Amino acid sequence: MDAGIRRAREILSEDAAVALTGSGISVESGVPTFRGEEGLWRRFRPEELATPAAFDRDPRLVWEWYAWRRGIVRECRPNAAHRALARWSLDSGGRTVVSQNVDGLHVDAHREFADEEAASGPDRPIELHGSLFRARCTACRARRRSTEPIDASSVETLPRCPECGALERPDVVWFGESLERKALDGAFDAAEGARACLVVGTSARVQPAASVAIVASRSGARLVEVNPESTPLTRIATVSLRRPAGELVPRILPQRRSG
Ligand code: BV8
Ligand code: ZN
Repeated sequence: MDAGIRRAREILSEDAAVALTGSGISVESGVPTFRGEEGLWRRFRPEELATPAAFDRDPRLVWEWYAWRRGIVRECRPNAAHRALARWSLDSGGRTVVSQNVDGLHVDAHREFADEEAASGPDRPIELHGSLFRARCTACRARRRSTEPIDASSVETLPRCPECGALERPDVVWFGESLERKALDGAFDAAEGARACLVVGTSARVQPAASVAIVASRSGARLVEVNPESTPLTRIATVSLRRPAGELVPRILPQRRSG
């Protein structure tokens, strides 16, 4: 393991680098993964909930699921892996954190080490699939930060747009929906220019997110994977470490920033 850690540290000292994270990085913060034993999907069928058709069919049920998840995540804090990644990416202008997660924990971690600008400016983490704590209007597409508890007891009590009064939806990307152009371009630009790519806590099944690591590898980046299980990316990783993120990520990221 130690030789793997040393090799990973050497690779991740590159200034031009991209990190791709999935729900596994938030497990040690208490956020359930999608496909694990206690995973979110186990209790609910994805095609029942995280799709536009599900929302059109039953917006109350979909909002009930997101309200439940928001309640769980609201109590969660960034763990040592989120914080080490924030310091690592803020230490060098050429490092980008790209996440599939909608829990907002990477942005929270960035806020701990930098001012609001860094948490929301060009160095902010890219949230490919949106955020549990934003809502978007289904009519005029107005977006807002939305952290209030949701009353999903009836369609009438669901969140309404403050601009036009139409029904709001969670501002996340559902299966079958395109990702935001700006987020996609930012992620793949970072991947194409990367000399190193760290992949943490993702089963690498969801596209196009998983391709961020593949494009980085094809562009010459050496890949470091941190995941207790192997994944489809393991075979292209230079180093694949079978340990939890919270324990390992702080040990493999060179840190210049104190905190
Ligand atoms: C699109 C937001 C098309 C919602 C999510 C190409 C090939 C194949 C399929 C497709 C393709 N193109 C499109 C598709 C279909 C689909 C897709 O990929 N399906 C999969 C399931 C096969 N993709 C889409 O629909 C995407 N849209 O491409 O649009 C299009 C094009 C043009 C015009 C119109 C349309 C949109 C996908 C986005 C879906 N939204 N989330 C919400 O959260 O409610 S995805 C969801 O899954 C989350 O974001 C999650 O992060 C993500 C991926 O899952 P993981 O993060 O990997 O989580 P998982 O549980 O699977 O794995 C956890 C891992 O952690 C495990 O490996 C485990 O071992 C590890 N772990 C556990 N503990 C730890 C740990 N690791 C480290 N430390 C620990 N302690
Ligand atoms: Zn509106």
